[in-house]
Amino acid sequence: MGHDISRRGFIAGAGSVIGAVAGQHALAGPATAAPTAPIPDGARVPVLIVGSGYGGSVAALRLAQAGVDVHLVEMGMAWDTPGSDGKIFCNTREPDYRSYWLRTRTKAPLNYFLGFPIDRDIPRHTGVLDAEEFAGITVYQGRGVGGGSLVNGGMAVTPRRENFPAILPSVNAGEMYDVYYPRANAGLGVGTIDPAWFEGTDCYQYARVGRKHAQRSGFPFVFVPDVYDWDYMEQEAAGTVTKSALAGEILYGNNHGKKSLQKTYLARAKATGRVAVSPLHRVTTVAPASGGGYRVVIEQLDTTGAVTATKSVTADRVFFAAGSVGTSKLLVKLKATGALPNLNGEIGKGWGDNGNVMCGRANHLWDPTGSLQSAIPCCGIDNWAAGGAFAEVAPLPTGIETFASFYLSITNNPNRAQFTWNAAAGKAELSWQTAWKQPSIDMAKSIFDKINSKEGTIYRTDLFGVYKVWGDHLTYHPLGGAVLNKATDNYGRLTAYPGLYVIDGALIPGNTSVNPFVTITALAERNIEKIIATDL
Ligand code: FAE
Repeated sequence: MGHDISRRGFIAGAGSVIGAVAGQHALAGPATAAPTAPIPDGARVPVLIVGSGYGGSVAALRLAQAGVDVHLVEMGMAWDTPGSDGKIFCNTREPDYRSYWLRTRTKAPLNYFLGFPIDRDIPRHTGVLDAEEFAGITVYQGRGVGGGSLVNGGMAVTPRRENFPAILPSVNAGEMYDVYYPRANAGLGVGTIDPAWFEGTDCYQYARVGRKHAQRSGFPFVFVPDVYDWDYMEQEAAGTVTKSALAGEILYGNNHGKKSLQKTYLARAKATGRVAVSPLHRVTTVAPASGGGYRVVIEQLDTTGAVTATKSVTADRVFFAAGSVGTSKLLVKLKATGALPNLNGEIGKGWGDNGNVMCGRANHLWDPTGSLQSAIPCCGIDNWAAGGAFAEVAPLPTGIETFASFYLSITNNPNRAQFTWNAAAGKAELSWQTAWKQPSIDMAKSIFDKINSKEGTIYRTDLFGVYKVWGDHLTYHPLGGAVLNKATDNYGRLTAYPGLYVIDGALIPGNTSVNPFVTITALAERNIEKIIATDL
């Protein structure tokens, strides 16, 4: 598509490639899921883990290696069976029933293009991405065996060591950087892009433009490691393997190159023979059992989200690994409803959004960002020390030239929210307010106002609504709600209830200064090592 493109042609192109204009039909319906052998009603297990994201997968692997039988209970699907198109996951251009968790319409993070809404109707299904709406914020999360690793960008960033004391003040930084961050990076399969290939490939034109603009304004530009298989991506670009990152596969799952937890920690955990997994099973209650241990109530779901069975099992130990939101919601409910009344007063507190805010910039016509964009980000602009912002140069994989630069910034937003149980409504609520994003916007502007002024460019106003610059309504990085050394002891134990633990992003008090999953994984490695050594 040339630079002399008319606005009319541009819109038509966007409609067909984003595949999201009104009137288009999503794939008709799901294929029948493969049978699984889920946890039976009345079972007694040594360890039950609630949720199969980073925290849950680390706990499962290390406990199994220590000789403990583990049952992993996951509310989302197994994601191991292809649909009628031969693919397990759909891509961002053609979201279908597999895309969203129990919605009848997509809720794309970037939900407008050229000022037009791009969301579309889909069949209600237990899809892989949940856009969970609270009063002041939409929190995106992965649903399925592998948790957030199924939907995320795979950016695997270890925070700068000088920032660590502010991230987890009660944790020994020396141990983390000498032992647990390296262990996490190895377990996750983290790698970096070949710099020579980066310089020449079409699919990172957008990142090179991002680098040029950052450097011309004097900002440090950094390559960011990722769990994507970089050799596979090079083969995608060469046309020798099925395209995945280069076919817009990210937000609704990735069919090939990304090393999700299913390919790393969970594969190793299953190989021990000691780990059983129950997908489409949602934990609703945990309470002390009369004969010792804990009684766990679990709802089995079908793919429409309907409850098909309610089971009661007993576990000697329970690990909460349902993610920051899932674990916090469960714990505030269990405390308030009397199932676990002695949980301490810190439960639900200290929740943050990792300062996430999005924006786009409109480039000049001589700065195209490329019609082919790898869906996997590989670089960022580090202005944390000076301006409180780390901005990832993000793809906009529409399949057409947009002349847009798109960024997800992680900022040092000081606001923290709290989960509380609303007994009348029967649900957990979060006190976050949209206006609390203002510090994030100001910090992101420390980068992009300067770049715009240097380049003579402006912000895009057509990506998040009609004339709206900032994507300030969402987060991809929920953190906190059961903060380490406050709601739990310094290793995640819920001390009022021996045998109950938190081991996921809920432990981290709201911000990691970079993308969070390496820190979540490293902290889980640290805590489970201590728990195995002293509690089992
Ligand atoms: P998580 O991975 O969310 O796993 C929790 C699991 O528990 C989920 O599978 C739930 O379905 C399940 N669950 C919840 N409640 C229940 C229940 N009651 N019963 C049974 N199961 C339940 O938790 N981070 C990065 O570091 N780099 C990135 O590039 C990046 N990109 C992202 C892009 C997107 C679109 C999103 C949504 C997130 C991204 N993240 C990224 C964030 C990252 O995925 C997230 O911090 C981790 O997945 C959180 O890990 P947890 O173990 O805390």
